[in-house]
Amino acid sequence: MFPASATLYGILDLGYVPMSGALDMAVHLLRGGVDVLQLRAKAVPEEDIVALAHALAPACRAAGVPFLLNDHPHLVREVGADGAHIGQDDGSLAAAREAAGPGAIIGRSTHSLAQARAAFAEGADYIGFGPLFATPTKPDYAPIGTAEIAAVYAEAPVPVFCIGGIKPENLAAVVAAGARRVVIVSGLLQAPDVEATVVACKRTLTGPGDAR
Ligand code: 3NM
Repeated sequence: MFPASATLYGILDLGYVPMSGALDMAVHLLRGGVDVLQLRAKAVPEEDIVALAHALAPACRAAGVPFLLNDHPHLVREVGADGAHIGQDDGSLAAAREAAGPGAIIGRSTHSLAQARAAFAEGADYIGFGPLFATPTKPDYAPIGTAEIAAVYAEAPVPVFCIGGIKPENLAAVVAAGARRVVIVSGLLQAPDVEATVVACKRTLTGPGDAR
């Protein structure tokens, strides 16, 4: 199921990475040590998502990292992914689970404590919680700040990943506000040295005792 020790969730967002460089970028993220990898390809034709996902799934499997699709739970089995991530407007979790098949990981984006509670109640395997800060990766969403992080973690029966505007530079402050797990998108994909940035972020999340 979902790895309980996961702290850093990477998203291969084709808004930042060209299709031609996507597999290479995934390899850098995996070598650095992301604990989960999602393919996010908004407005990309389904056949292109399928082709790329077929290449990403074995790379993630070799690294022992769950590979999730943003949306498209019906493609999970076809491409050999481990699950899917759905948003607030993507229907019920039960329908996504049904489409993805037995044993698939299904996560949900949440943008408030109330939405987080609803996602816990419907049985999400993990949630995203954000955007903490304004972010060009998801520009139409109002930032929710860090005030409710502690509350959401206190209630959470499943892993909670804070997301949205988190960068290597502000990660320590996000951790100080109570976050234990995060998603970082542009802050990793646009880093001059992706692998080293992943390593550094994981160290911030897990403390100096962890070699990675
Ligand atoms: N979902 P960056 S925020 C994909 O709040 C996504 O649900 C969010 O990208 C949410 O790390 C977000 O570049 C974008 O800010 C995160």
